Amino acid sequence: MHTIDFIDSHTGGEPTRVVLAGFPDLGSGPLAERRELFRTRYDRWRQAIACEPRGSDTMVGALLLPPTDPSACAGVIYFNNVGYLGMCGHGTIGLIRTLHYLGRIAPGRHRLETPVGMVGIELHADGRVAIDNVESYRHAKDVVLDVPGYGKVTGDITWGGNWFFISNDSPLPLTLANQRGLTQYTEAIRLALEAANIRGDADGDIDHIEINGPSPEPDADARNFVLCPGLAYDRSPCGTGTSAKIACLAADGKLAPGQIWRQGGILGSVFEAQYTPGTRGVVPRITGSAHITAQGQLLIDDSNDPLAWGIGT
Ligand code: PYC
Repeated sequence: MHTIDFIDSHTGGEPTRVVLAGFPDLGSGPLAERRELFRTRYDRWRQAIACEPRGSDTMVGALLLPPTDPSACAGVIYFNNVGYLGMCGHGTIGLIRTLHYLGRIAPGRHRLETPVGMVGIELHADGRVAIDNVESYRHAKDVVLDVPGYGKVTGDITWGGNWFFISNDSPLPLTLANQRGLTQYTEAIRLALEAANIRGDADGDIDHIEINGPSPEPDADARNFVLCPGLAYDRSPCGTGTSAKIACLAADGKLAPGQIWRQGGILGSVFEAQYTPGTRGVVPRITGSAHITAQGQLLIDDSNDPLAWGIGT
């Protein structure tokens, strides 16, 4: 029997499962290398933790690790029902809330090591978490796709710690009631990108699709719907997606440095975003809050449970 200690939280409705103990040793190399080891040797652990019956399509796992850089409070590898993420905004807010809940960090400034670089953190006394994300930039503007069943769709290809296709074109209003239709639409966009072999820098897989539209709530500047790599939609406004969005707004001269952008998600939860100019794009600061929902131990009984390692796709 394997046992894994975890804490669950949600950030604007999107779950994060922080893995505290019980995971195989990945050594002490750079996080990108440890992520590769995780992927190649221990992928069934990802499935056991993130997928059904212990997890779900929406679950993002956060494997807590010692950092290589002692100035960081922790290292982390994010994963989900189908694979691995570079960075994860809602997951970082959940992880920092969890470290605070455990008494491991106090309000103030911290650093967090991820496979795509170091991110800055400010934990506010009221529990809100601000992330100074990795530099985000637009790679291509006004890319026109022919999306079967939907026609021409125009959008930008942008890095925010993951690769995004961001469009304002939507066949449906961005409401929770339309989530099935929006999921089908964004999945069709993803397939059209693949069919046209459109990729990000360094052959990056554009595995997040973000649709933006007007916000029905007066407290947000826009609302989004974000399709995640495993075809679940992000319940939160998506931290890396919001970073990618403000990189586009900045490139279009529509958002000034330091100006606040309030990004709503499909449930109406809001992340506050702003940026400082970077060398290639912008350095986004994303602020939000998370809530602890569970603490416990996952049990993997591979001596007699045929689904001990989870239900993968
Ligand atoms: O908040 O960056 C994010 C995120 C990525 C995938 C799900 N959430």
